[in-house]
Amino acid sequence: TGVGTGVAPEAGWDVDSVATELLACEAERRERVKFTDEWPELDVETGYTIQDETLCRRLERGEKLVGVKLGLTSRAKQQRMGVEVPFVAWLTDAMTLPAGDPVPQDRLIHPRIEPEIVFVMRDRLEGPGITGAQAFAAVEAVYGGAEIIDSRYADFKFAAGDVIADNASSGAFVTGPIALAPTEVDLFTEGVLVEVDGEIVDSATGAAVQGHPAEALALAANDLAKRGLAIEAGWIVLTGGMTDAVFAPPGSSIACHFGSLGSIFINGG
Ligand code: OOG
Ligand code: MG
Repeated sequence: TGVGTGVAPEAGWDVDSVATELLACEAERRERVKFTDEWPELDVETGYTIQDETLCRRLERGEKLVGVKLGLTSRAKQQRMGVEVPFVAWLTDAMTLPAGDPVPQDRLIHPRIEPEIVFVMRDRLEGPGITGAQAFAAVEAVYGGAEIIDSRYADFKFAAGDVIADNASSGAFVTGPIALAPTEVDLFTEGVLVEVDGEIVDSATGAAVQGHPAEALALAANDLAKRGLAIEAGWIVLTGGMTDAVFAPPGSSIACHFGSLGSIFINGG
């Protein structure tokens, strides 16, 4: 049991067992305390190794990789979560939610919704050294989006290594009704209003996301390059929550109203 040895039994965590535990928590809708309480050495780099291991297992069970998401690219998100570093995680087809569907409560623990600017890529984007302008030039279409995040950690309490390992709290995402060419929309001023049960609770513009969402896209390409990876043509990229996320319990009704990218309505189910 480790009693008298000075070694907590929990100190046995490694990449493999953390990946197994995170996927089990997701499957069983079970939250847990963050691993860094027991394994302080779980840093950003180790977090990505675990994240990549969970992606392998998702692909082995038949999910398809469809793109990437960014996390904590706005001040609103960084301040709320208490983690200052932006990061990247994986999107699979199992995470796509058709517009009009309710929050899939039956497979989530404590879902929260956040508005995001979404890109669909025309060209492959391989870092390092990608600028925001280069990144934006590789985009095929811009959408409004809503991500339904669902941390496997109690109260969404985590350090950077924990949340990166947990695929950045991935749950589900909805893409909005309007696709615009990058030249057809000013993402600095493109606004969003977040409405919960008929009340506007938050707002932001695209500038909240790294100054411009294309900067977040560049950041993703440059970050993936550290692992020898690139953003592929056809991929979906969620550039990160523009505002703080709102809870989406059963019975709630949430809407994200974008300036020119349309509205997304999500029923709490
Ligand atoms: C981490 C995921 C962050 C975003 O858009 O910033 C994220 C979390 O807030 O639980 O998806
Ligand atoms: Mg997000």
